[in-house]
Amino acid sequence: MESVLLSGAATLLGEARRVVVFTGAGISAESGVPTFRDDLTGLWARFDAQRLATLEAFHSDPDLVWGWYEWRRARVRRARPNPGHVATAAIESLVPDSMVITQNVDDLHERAGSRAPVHLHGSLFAPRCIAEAAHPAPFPGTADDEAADPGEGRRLPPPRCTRCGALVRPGVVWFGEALPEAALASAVKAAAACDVLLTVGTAGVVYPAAEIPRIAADSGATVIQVNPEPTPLDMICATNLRGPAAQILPALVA
Ligand code: BV8
Repeated sequence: MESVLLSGAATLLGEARRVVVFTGAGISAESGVPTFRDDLTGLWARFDAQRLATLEAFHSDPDLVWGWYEWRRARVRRARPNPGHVATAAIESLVPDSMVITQNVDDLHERAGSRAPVHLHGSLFAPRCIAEAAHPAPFPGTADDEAADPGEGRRLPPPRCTRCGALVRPGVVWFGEALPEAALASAVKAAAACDVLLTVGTAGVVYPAAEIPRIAADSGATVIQVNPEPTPLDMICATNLRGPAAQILPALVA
């Protein structure tokens, strides 16, 4: 990593009054949580996303889809936030008017100390009743129980809602489903008003979340990318810091 790029980015960050940190699966990669599209470890490489991350898939094979999410949830519970998550929380405390917007469904930002990250795609830890989006359906007994981990690719029947008996589904946003309105609205508002947007660990291909860095750039913000690989976001970034988040983000707040 060229130190001149890094120090330039750190200066920009230090002078910013309003900062958005926009994260994707890559920020959790060094915590051992598989990303979606990286060749060797990507979840999609071993599982067909369209087969599993859709309402249709859940209706056609609830045990397979629920098992996949429970396997992922158990992996996240065993993971630890990495220095990238910790540095993100440090940015929030350094810049009072800052916001973390994440596409991730893990809770590693929260566990690293981020106050209230905006989850555009929901959370592995917010199961809800399939019958009504409105009522959460915490299911007794398996929330923190290792036994919930069926093992990779294994089936597990979803529990039933304790209120109405319908199936419980993962509290994530599936392909073809709308993002939570309030979360998307606050993310768009923050992106349009920030001075600097850090986009960290995202391939920038899933919409409408991928619009967020573009909204910031179109509104005159400086967009800085942290990613070991080039992405379609490169062209809107003032700086592309090529490297892992757990190494680069701490250097930005040092
Ligand atoms: C919707 C939750 C409409 C579930 C997820 C064409 C144009 C526009 C839209 C579409 C289109 N075709 C289809 C669509 C719609 C679709 C979409 O965008 N599809 C894509 C594939 C083209 N979008 C939707 O369906 C959305 N809904 O449009 O609804 C609507 C409107 C109104 C009413 C009804 C309907 C919903 C999308 C949300 C899907 N759910 N997650 C789950 O988790 O199982 S998306 C999933 O992808 C995750 O949330 C993930 O975060 C997200 C984005 O992926 P990334 O985070 O970028 O992760 P990825 O693995 O791809 O990349 C990792 C990056 O990290 C890489 O660049 C890598 O280099 C880097 N990296 C690796 N290691 C490190 C690192 N970086 C830093 N440090 C490291 N160490």
